[in-house]
Amino acid sequence: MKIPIPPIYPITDKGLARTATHLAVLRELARGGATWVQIRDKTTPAGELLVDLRRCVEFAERRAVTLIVDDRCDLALAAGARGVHLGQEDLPPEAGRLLLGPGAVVGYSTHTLGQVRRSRALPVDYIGFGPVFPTATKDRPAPAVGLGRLAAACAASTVPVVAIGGIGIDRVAGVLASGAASVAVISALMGSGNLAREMERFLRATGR
Ligand code: 3NM
Repeated sequence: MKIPIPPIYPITDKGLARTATHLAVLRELARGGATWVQIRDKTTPAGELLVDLRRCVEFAERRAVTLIVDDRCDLALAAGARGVHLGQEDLPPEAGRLLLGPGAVVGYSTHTLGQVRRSRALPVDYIGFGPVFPTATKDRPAPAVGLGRLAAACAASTVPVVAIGGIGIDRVAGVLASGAASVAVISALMGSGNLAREMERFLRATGR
């Protein structure tokens, strides 16, 4: 069964949001209507991040939010998150699945049509594809793919495609019209100054 990903899939960034915790970001996103949230953090020490993640999981369970952890299977497991999102240079999806089990959500980043095709043999619930547009949020991003290649990726994938990279509110409708199931957003939400209100605006822009 295809996993029901909502049309907007926010990803947290404490630095851009100017908050001390992911929990503070998560609360605002949920207030704005987010039902899936990915916690992404490449710098906070693991012990400190685990404390934050456990609080996030507790909040997410109360509010029926699906909480996914970027990259870190160990922290996802220790915190009891619903799943993990893996990049091309993280643990391979088979290992993530083995660690987290059949009931977990495993997402996987792809950047080329070759990677999309190869992902069909992997135990993943959705793939990310991008960056669709140029982005300043990720270190060393792959070249931007554009809407044409996004449409080809959506046609080639057997699991839902989450479009990512440089997607602001004005681009949401075009991205979804290309066949993406969902839009992952970092800077356009985190840098907005009012997370809950901007999340609501993004959801309205999907027309769903
Ligand atoms: N992954 P923004 S692009 C985390 O192409 C990430 O897989 C990408 O941030 C990929 O919405 C990206 O601020 C950054 O552009 C997305």
